[in-house]
Amino acid sequence: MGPRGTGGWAGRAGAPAPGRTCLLPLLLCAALRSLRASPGSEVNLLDSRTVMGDLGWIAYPKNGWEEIGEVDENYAPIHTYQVCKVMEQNQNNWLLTSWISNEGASRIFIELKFTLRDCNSLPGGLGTCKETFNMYYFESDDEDGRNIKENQYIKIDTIAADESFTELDLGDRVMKLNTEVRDVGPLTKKGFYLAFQDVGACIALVSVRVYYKKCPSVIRNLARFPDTITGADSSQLLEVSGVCINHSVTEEAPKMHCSAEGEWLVPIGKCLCKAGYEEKNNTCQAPSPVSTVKKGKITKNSISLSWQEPDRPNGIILEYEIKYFEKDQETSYTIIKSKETTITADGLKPGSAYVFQIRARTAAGYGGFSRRFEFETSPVLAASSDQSQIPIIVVSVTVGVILLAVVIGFLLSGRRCGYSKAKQDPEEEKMHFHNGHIKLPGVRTYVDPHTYEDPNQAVHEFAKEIEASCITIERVIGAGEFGEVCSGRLKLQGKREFPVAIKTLKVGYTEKQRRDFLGEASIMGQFDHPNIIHLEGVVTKSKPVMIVTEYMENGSLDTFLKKNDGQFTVIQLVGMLRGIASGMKYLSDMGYVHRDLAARNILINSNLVCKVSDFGLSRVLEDDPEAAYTTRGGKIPIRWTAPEAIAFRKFTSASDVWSYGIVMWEVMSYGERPYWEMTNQDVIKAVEEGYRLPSPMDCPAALYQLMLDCWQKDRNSRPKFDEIVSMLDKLIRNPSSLKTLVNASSRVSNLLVEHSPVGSGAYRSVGEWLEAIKMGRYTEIFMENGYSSMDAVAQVTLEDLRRLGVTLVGHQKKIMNSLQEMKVQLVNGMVPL
Ligand code: ACK
Repeated sequence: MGPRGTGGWAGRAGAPAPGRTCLLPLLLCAALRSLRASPGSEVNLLDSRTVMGDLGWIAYPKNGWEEIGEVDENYAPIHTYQVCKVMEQNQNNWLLTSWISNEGASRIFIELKFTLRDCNSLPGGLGTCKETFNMYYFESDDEDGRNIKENQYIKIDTIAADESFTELDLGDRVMKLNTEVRDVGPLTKKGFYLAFQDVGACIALVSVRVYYKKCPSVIRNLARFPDTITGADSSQLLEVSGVCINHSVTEEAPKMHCSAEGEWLVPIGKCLCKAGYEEKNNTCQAPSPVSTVKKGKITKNSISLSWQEPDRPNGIILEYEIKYFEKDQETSYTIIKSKETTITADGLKPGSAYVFQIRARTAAGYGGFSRRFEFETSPVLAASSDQSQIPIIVVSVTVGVILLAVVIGFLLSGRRCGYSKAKQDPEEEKMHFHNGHIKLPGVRTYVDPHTYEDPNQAVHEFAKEIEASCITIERVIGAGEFGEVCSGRLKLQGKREFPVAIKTLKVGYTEKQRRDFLGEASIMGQFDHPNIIHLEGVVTKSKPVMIVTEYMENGSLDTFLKKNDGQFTVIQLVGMLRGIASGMKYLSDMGYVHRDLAARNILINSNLVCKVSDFGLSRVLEDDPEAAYTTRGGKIPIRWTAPEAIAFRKFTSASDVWSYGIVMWEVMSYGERPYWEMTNQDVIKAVEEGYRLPSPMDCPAALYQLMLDCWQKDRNSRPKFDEIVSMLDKLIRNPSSLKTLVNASSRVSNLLVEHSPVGSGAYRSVGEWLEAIKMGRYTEIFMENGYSSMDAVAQVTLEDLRRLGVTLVGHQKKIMNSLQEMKVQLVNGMVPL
């Protein structure tokens, strides 16, 4: 019990008295109440505020720490321990907790809330008064460890108060509550004890919360990731494999990384709903199989069938697959695909039994096959009579099918909000299904829409037609080459409404503009990858003509990074780069060369997933404001383009890799403009002469090396996209490999000196310097606090920055690194400060 005269907690000792309200200052009670809920990714092992009965802690010696029984206004106990032996020499008061199980966690966190008396405010010469206490732990597999000696405890830290309080504060009933968090790990036993050692301070330990962090179970990309306890090391990222949810299968092994902070980072891979299952709210539900199949016209060589849509289509049926084979000859079967609910299987043997099975396909894939239906062709008849039937049968079947198609088409377009069926060239359908033999799924390759004589046909081959009435435009978010870009919502039949981006074609377009505009959809529609912007469909049957894609909440990557300068961890940035590389690997595997890969053409969503976009047909020539005419007349985004593509238009996946290196540089420098304000001509010249961009600030050496590899003059020496993906995966799995940064002096040696903002000569003012490193927002604060010349600025320390209110670590680093760099340059005699 602290001496009353010194301003201890007089009048608050003793057992909790029923009916008493919280006797701690009001402010403290309110603060405690608001602190009861713990964040989702933290799991409490102990929270002294929620223990209803005795805590079972032991004080030694007995007259040291003492528990003061308090209850809050709901009569819940507040276990507060206090000690205040500031007048007595040689204090050594221990408070030992009971045994705490770590529940398998190997790193635990301890959050202490306490108040501490300011020694200066105590009367008399208080040479003995302390303003700190010590926290210890001792690991033990069971409760037997309780009797171990104090000197076997391992010290965690000395705890000091950010705010100590005085007599005055007590008078005002204001309690300055301190919160300190420490972590301990790796733990190797099943549990531990904590101990608090007082050596002569006036402390009230108001609460102790012990917890570990976990990445909570989530479903991402249709894979379930389990509750994962974070790693033992504070910088460790645990790679966790996801398990595909029911009715889904692995497309690329789903993985995520659980950070020490309990956040899921860098999702990789995904699962897809199985054939016939549709993705809805992170689950896959199946469309039912076709149940009713009826035979139509039967000849000696053909069988016509019709069927009804499945009872539960679970989405828009895009087509049916009809599998058939001669009875008992199942190994040799034929597949026909039809957008209608009728087909005629021809080329059959007369008088033979055939088995048919039908399944429907929605956007999510194929449903299950129907049961087997068996029908028999007609036996051979006399040649004359049979021959005479053919023209009649052909005419009637054709007319019937056409009529049925017209009626169905009419009903679909008029009544439903959904994709209308693309018209197929009958010849092509016949060719496509020639003999109907199963088409083995091979490596898909990109089809250039230019190879289509009629570009409209290409659009409808690869893009679904959407009814304009299904789209609600909400607001304009930007301007594209062909018209406005809007955000809005798409509501398709049988699906939940979801946000989309809508590119529109402005009125008064020429036929060429329309073709070029829709060309992008013809290209985008061929891709299906988590890091490629997904095409929902097109509106071509009404005006305005529109391209509808998935909505990316954070817009273009370059703008997003500029807006959030210095705010991401290296792992988050590498996660973005990994996504872009994975999308580019997919494109290069498909034989598609992007030609305009740049951060402005990457979109980023709310999960920080990056997707490659901008697939315009003549985009490189027309659309990109960065594209400039070369001497050969082509229009090329010079700063992003490989030398061989600029010089002789050799655009390949290897030139895309060069651009990818520039994107890496943009990302690591938070949207800095490559080569700053150098002219395009100077860029071409410098690159030809072997100069390369310097490393961005704080860039891990491994990443800068990868950039340099992408900028190899010999395009065959550049890494391939699959190698880039593997390399980034390796870095993500082993984050300590990202800790080695390119140091300031080696950065200087790589500088395109005249053009680097840091190397561009002496800054005329503090404002100019801060602007150059994009920290202009702090100019006023610097000036107001006496840092008005570059000489004064050169003396700034990290502590000064904190004092000035530069609290973001990224910003602190940026400023300190720039200063450091200027000093290095000064030493080298390069830049006079
Ligand atoms: O940086 P932003 O907000 O992101 O501004 C541009 C603008 O439209 C013109 O291209 C934004 N944008 C383009 N496509 C999408 C999309 N799918 N989702 C969200 N924003 C988009 C882009």
